[in-house]
Amino acid sequence: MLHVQAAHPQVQYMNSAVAYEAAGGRVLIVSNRLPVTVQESGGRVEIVPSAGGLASGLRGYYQSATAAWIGWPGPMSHAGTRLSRRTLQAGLAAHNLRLVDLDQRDVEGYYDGFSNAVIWPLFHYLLDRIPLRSQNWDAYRRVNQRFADAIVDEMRPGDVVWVHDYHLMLVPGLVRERRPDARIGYFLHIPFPAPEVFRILPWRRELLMGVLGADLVGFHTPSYARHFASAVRAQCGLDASHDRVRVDGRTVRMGHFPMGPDVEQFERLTQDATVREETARLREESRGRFLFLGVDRLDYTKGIPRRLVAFERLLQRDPGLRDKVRLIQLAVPSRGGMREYASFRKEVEELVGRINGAMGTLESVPIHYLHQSVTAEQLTALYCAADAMLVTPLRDGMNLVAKEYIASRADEDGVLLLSEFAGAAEELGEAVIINPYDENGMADSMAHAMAMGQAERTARMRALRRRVLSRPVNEWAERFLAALNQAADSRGGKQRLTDPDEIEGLMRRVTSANRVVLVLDYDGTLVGLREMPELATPDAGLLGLLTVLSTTCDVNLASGRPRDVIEGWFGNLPIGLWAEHGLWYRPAPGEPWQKRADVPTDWMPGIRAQMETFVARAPGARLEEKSASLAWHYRLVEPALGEAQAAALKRELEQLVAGRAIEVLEGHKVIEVRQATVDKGSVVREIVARAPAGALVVAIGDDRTDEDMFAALPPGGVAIRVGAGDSSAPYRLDSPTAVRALLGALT
Ligand code: ADQ
Repeated sequence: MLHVQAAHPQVQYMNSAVAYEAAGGRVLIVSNRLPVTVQESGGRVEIVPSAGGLASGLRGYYQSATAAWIGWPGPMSHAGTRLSRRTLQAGLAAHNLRLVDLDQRDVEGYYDGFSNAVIWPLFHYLLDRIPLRSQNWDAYRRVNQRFADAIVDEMRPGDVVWVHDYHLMLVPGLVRERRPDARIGYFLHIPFPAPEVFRILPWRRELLMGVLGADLVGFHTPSYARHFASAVRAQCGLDASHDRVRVDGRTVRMGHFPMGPDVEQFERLTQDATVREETARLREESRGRFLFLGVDRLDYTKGIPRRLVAFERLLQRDPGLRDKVRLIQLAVPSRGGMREYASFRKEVEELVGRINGAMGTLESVPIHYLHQSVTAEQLTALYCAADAMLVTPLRDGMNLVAKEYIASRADEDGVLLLSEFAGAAEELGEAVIINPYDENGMADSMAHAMAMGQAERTARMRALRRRVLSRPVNEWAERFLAALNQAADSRGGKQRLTDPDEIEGLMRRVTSANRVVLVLDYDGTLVGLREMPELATPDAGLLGLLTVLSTTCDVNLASGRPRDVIEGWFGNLPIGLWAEHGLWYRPAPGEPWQKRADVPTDWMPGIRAQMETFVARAPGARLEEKSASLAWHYRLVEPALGEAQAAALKRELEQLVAGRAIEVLEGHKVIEVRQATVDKGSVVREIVARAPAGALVVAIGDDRTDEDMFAALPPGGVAIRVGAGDSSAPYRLDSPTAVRALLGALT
């Protein structure tokens, strides 16, 4: 029989959910774990709401008619009980919960093996915890696909999908593949590491591209968002700014949304009679001793052993404190099935035993250690009774325990010792900030907390409370969903590749024209972009293709490269050559190059000097000098440095040329300065003027400067853009290979 335990009281913050309902959609929350556990006791099966920040923070949403939660109910799902899948599903559905099944193999591979054994330690900078061998990437991918399928099955038009955490990094991309117009948000609850650490992961690019399937990517702190943007630049080669990046023609937004505690719940509990009694009992039991408190999941990121050693140091320094202080350390059982966690538990428990053995007196035992979960009432009582709270993780995405402690201290008392490596430290500057790797410093801070006067304790706690109470968890969810809505509205349409039917139609137009005139860009259009421009030489296949084409069409090659390079590569071909964006023109083999405009070059020395200083500043950058333009290339510069230097150079160049007819252009990893009178638009205009009546002009290009060609086409002309990015061209191909295939069909 399925018995459903009374759910928590309905929470009253559903503004966003209501707003989405008005728009015809629901919020689909997706996380590895559902916010409940399924328990079996005495033949009855209970679906019990779980505690914890995310579960309580989003309870208001998923219990409303305008939302549902998709995930795994944990190891006690139907596989561990005698429930049939249908019964379990029906029970969960009554609470707007949708089941994703994980079997033992999935738990070992995707959950324990990859999410918790690889991503978790790496993102917390604990590299030596990563197993030597990890063969679980396939399992991670497979289960992410299963989540994506479950979402697509559940989705109705207008729904918003909100994916949570590191277990499901591929899900946004997998959903986007099947539902290009979906509104998708992604929030990471753990730190996003510095790009130097992130790049260790062999699957770094796949994970980033998966996350970038979302419209909005959220983090707890600005520094995680910055790290993510840098990783996207470095690993995906995309031009990400601090808060947005264009991917596949869509704009993806990035931002920080610091999560808060369930303020309402803790404020209510501090008024609760049983909590007050329990607080008084705890204080009495401490018999005037100063009470330190630690509350953590038993996880190696939380810094428990170092905290215990620092506490021991405090007692070693002043043995008189042995009867005057006490530490209650609550360790919530976590990931007990993993060997790493089982041996960590042993390590902590041995340490507690050793310190208690050495530092205990006949009167008291200094550390009171509990390896168990407690009720919300007991937890609040502990927060209220503790003179000082020790939150000392080695790294932590946010750490809600620190904020819950503050939310519980209506008496404006109590000292918070907070690790500088917890996300919460970026908001809670009035706490006593500690370095968890510095045991002596931590012992000093503990002594400082004990000696702190009432006035200082109150001043600090009052300031902390002002901040924490103003940002409760429901406000976090509202802010994220509102930003997601906005991001999806301004995402921009997907730039679809031209489909085979349209290509066929285009081919019919081209083959029925009495004359075809082609204007082709070179780099990025006929050949792929290379790390160094001199590596992008034309291959024999391309030379052959252009030669054959020239027997039936008028072929023009319009490039930004200098004329000697173009002459060297294509001088023998019977095609029109245009170099330096059209400043130079060579009509046919053997004929001389003509300069099409007399452009001043007196500006070049000043610009050259400026570019040279930026070559020196950015290792890998280089200067390219042409007859009437200068280009600063940074394809080989470390990406974050390259972007920063390119932006700075562009600003300075724009000041230098202000008021003159000289333009500063940004291309693929290049900043170029040239006289504004000649561009590829003028090339197309001249070609059109000379073309026979009724000729069809086809222009193909991949860069900003090629947009000038498209704009100059006569009515009926054909513009084809290669690759991603904004473009006025109605046709789009994805690569030089596709361009060559099209040209091949024309022969
Ligand atoms: P966690 O690593 O689980 O969360 P934390 O933010 O501290 O860390 O949240 C723990 C939650 O468990 C708190 O809500 C706390 O009240 C509860 N809890 C702790 N001990 C308990 C006990 N003995 N009994 C019952 N409940 C207990 C991850 C990231 C964090 C991030 C959160 C939210 O690692 O950095 O803050 O997600 O995004």
